[in-house]
Amino acid sequence: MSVTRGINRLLRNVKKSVNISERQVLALAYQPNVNDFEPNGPRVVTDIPGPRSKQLIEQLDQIQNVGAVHFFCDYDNSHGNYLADVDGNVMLDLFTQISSVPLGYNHPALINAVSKPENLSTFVNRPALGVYPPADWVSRLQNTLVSVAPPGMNHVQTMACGTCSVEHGMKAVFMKFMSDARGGMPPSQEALESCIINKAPGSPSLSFLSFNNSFHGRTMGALACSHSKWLHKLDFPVPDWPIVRFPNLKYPLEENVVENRTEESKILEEVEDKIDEYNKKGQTVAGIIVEPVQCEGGDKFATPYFFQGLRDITNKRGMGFIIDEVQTGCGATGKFWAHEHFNLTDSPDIVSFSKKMLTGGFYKKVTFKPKEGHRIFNTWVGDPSKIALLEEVVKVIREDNLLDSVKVTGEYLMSGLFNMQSKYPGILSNTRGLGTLCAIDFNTTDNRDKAMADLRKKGVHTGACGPTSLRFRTTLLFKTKHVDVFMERFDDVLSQLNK
Ligand code: PSZ
Repeated sequence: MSVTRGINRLLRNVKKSVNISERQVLALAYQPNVNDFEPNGPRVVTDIPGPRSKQLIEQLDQIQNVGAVHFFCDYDNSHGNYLADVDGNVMLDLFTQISSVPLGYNHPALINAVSKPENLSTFVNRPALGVYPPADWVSRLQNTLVSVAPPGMNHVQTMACGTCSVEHGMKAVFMKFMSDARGGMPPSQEALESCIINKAPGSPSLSFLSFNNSFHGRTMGALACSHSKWLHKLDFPVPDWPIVRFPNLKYPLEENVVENRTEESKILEEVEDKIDEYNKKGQTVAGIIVEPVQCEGGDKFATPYFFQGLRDITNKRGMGFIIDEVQTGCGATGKFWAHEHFNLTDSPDIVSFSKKMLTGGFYKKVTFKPKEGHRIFNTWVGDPSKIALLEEVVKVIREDNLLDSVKVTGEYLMSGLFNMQSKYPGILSNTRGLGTLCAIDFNTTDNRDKAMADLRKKGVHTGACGPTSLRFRTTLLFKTKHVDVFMERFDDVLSQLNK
């Protein structure tokens, strides 16, 4: 088929399927290949935020709080790794909507999925999935979430966002813990009645162990396990649950093995002590939740030994073990799931996901499947249209070998960062990462913030984490040529800072 005929057919399908303007359809249709339509580099024509962004921020301020808004975007004109704003600036995007864009902006495969007539009803109707799933739901789950399930995990539950995935994953752990405590017997009548008014035995005094500086979400249970910023926590009556330090390791990990092992062993002992302490005071610890890389807290990496230790402790004590892959899942580390780097001898009990997976949800071992319906539940429990898009994402990851490509780009990015670290030793340290999920530290918060502001002036959009880190959260289509575009500008910015 000729390109024109193909585009015309796509145009007709897109117009038929979704209500968007002719101009938008044309903008979308003339992009046959992701590498053909991406700009060659950033373009900066105004301050960012520019005048149009500022005007829109002012208007939005009349309706909601705009304190977090950086700038308004032009998603019609954003392509691949480049994000356009409403003032005509085009930025290389290293932060990708807080790490949640797997294939870049306006990827043809996703546009194609929206335009397929057989997907029309999936995008138009949003069912209450837990009660009225569509006929293709099982096969869609099999093609997507089941086909990329972490080793040893054969059950999956969809959810809306990362937070509610974590929250429900924690509930699955509490339910299993109490079911075990009852020896698998049904709850007593007293439990059924007391739970309604938040009293024991139906509402038991249990707790969850989490790590200092972690982030798992903002609902009350997930928030009780989040400890990175006061902005998330202030004024909320979250329970006093056990918190342990996350390992503070020396980088590069492979050059500091002995020292790091000592630190991790010490922390594993602290975990055991903390569990004993809370069990003794009657707040029995039902589970542990951990990020494979502590992202919001400053991109802190630990070794497989530490995660294996947590798995062993939880198994030994009959506790649940949740690995929260909301930010790390879907390929950015060069494996589909970051915890696959740990070679755990027994898989986690729950793995939560969202962001690049487009849908939220969690995997669980079958033993964590609730006995009754309606116990892990809400109206939508996810969104089938996101699964239709995920189907394309998974296909592209496989067909384009994106996990291998991430490894190649990641090595190139890390070696560039090590070079910068040697060139500017007074400013930079601690290059670390897996795949393209990398970070580097600045000597001060001010310098980090100044570098990010200066990078934006040069058309590179980046993200911070922790007090002094710059983190890389690129698409899976980030290639060495994009690293070059970034590194040239990073070098410029650092040479100015170094003066
Ligand atoms: O300020 C915020 O609410 C932010 S900034 C970055 C996130 C949230 N990350 C979300 C996140 C995460 O990184 C991990 C490891 N677990 C859970 C969550 C919560 O996901 P969402 O934001 O989808 O509810």
